[in-house]
Amino acid sequence: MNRLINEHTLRNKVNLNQLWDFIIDPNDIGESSKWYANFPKECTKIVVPSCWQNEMGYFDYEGVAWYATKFYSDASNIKLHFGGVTGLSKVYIDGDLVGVHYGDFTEFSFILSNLTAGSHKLVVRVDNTSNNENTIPLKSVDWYHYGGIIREVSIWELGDVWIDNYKIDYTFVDGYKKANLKAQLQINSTLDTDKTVEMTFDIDGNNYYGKTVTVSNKTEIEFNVDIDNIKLWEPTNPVLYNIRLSIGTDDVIDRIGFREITTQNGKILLNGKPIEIKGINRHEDHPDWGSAIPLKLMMRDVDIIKNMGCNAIRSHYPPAKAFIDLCDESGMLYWSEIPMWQYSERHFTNPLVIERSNIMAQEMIKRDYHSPATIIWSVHNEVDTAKIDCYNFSNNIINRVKMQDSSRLVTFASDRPMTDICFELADIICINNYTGWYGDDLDKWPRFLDNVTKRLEENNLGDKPIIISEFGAGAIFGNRTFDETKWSENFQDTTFEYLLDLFDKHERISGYYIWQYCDTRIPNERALSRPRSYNNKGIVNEYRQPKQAYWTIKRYFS
Ligand code: ADA
Repeated sequence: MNRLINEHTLRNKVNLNQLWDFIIDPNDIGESSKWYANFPKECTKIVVPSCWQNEMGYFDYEGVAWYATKFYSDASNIKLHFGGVTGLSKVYIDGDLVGVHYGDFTEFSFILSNLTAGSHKLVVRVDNTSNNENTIPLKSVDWYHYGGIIREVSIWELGDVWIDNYKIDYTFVDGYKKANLKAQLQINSTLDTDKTVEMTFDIDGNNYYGKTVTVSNKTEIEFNVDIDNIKLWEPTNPVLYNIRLSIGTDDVIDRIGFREITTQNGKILLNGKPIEIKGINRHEDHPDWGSAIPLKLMMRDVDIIKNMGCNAIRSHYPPAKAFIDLCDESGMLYWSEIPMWQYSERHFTNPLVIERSNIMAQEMIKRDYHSPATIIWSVHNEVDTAKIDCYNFSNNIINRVKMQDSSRLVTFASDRPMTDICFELADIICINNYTGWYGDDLDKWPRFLDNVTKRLEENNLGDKPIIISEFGAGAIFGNRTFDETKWSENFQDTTFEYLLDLFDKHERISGYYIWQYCDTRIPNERALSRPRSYNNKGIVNEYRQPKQAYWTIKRYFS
């Protein structure tokens, strides 16, 4: 399910989440053989959405695969929407290429006009090949890079005038009691002439604005309305407002929440009040679904994380849109990131990396722009932030992010705080550190924190909040020992007992994200350093069974 809400009441939706024809293309002959027009008969069936690694025989397949299905529509204008397809996807309708998209975790869509009514053939070529030069993520990441149409596919039937894009912003007036809301709409039309239509804007069924407008293709409309008696979106009371914009015979439905996220004197403020982030890192991963997590499992993950006492979640990439909807509803703060994971100096001058990362950040922000739970955008993780090429790259992409969205905190996660030259570009200082696991003992943490805070002071960065964005230890589920041996649940347990207490008592730390929620599959290249070919730092295992640390953290938070 792409969203927890019905995004349109006036558009007919053709749901394409079903069995599709499927065939892998390991020798990449499909394009030259024109499979987009003549799909091979020797294909099998696959569920969309899903990861092909969950099909027998494809557990480790990386490369090109082809998908095909049919749909029927009477509409001459349609919007073909993909929630997420891994890698490079090429989309064909009735044998014609209608569009190309790159990026695993961001939604994309194509508008098709002047279609003839009837049955149509939809073919998608998916290439999840990754390398260590210009793909995002790189091949050498520490999570499994699944392949497929991993999120929902749907078709929205359009009339001759439709809302192509909309953006709702607001500013608070008189404290947080009132808000001035600004709506911006982009209207598209396939008409040759102007058309006069009614426009309305409703909040929770109450009409706030109405106007007769004249539209043609690429018409921009903007209006302001004042909202009184605002109920704020808060983690403990996540009030959401249902909004509806309509233009003629088209409409869009969404949800917004009124909240403000800022920083002041080294603290993160939500609606003017300091908050402590008690977060956890979550990969979308499960042995039976790969990264194509079904809604029930998303709910279970949010329930487990909330029940543990966390108030925030971080991921290395934008999660499924329904997961963001769940966080909006449950008051779970969200840190979304583009999967620029451990890039080196040479990558930051690679034109394709620059182009792809900018587009991915733009798509990440566009999709979740109205999510009140989403408070942080992150542009990379543990990249070479000690180098000037990274500084220039980070400066460029952070400026772009802030141009697109000035309402959220922008940052990155650094694993080299003593040599990092990019901290001044971030709103908050986020540090990944595994002292006590990869090296040294836990008792080296206080000195590490003192050195980092001293360096930040010396660089006039003492007013920026500090977040420990990753820390933790591995534990094989069920492995309990009398001694504190690594890979035992009790070693992991002790790690968190010590560090949560240290962070909570540290004046300069405004929060943290535990690494990590569940055990996750990793690429074979890392298997020797990762027992079971898994990253075993989960607080629960891959089947969401709690390790000892889950109970300790739950008790600690309560
Ligand atoms: C890094 C990285 C995580 C994970 C972690 C680990 O901090 O950001 O994705 O790989 O190390 O488990 O070592």
